Amino acid sequence: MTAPIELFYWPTPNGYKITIYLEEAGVPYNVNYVNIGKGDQFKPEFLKISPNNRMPAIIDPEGPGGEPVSVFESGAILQYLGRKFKKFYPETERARIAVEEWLFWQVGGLGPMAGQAHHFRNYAPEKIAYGIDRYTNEVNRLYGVMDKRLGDVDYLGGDYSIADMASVGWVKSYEAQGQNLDDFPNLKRWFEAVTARPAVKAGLAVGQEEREKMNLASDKDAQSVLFGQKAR
Ligand SMILES: N[C@@H](CCC(=O)N[C@@H](CS)C(=O)NCC(=O)O)C(=O)O
Repeated sequence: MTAPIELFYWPTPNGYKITIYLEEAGVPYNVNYVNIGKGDQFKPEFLKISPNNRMPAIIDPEGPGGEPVSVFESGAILQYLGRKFKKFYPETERARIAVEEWLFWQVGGLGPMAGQAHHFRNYAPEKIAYGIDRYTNEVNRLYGVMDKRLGDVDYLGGDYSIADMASVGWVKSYEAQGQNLDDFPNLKRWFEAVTARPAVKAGLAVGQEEREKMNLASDKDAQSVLFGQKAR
């Protein structure tokens, strides 16, 4: 029997990627909450496995050679799990290239830009028009790129894969990013298809009761933990 994956998690778009994978692949896992509004990401034991003080991270007690391994960075975790469980990460080179293109596109583009759009639109103490416009427009451009791709294929990598799991949690909060899915019909079709999957619903539901305890827009303590971080 597979030993459960220890998942270090908070219910945010980067966290959802991993709960969605584990639910889709039917892999047992234990959730270890990393309350990022309270500063759990700076605890020394967490920094040992995730030196960038960001979740998600995992420990697989049965890593390579049967020895435990930890992995941080959501994209690296998805690739690791995809390789290990041989699901949602194709093995043929052409198919794998397509999945990796869209996985890295999300990790390096959609995620950071949507994160900045959220920040300037919803959390910045002053409404700075330049920042709001810059990131809202860039997310709009990226949604257009996805829409075009999804006019040619059903899923970002071709077949349903870790690339879709990486993006769906970000598209879920399209309104907070100033976007309208009706402007992107192929993306809307994809979003509805992906979020209708039972495992995606289950992955997105993990920790919602924890999330409801924190309203980042009004929680000044959480804001002071999360915003304005410098080297320690
Ligand atoms: N590139 C990282 C980004 C992870 C990330 O930004 N996680 C956020 C929550 S969505 C976090 O842990 N924030 C804690 C902090 O800002 O201190 C990944 O893809 O895993």
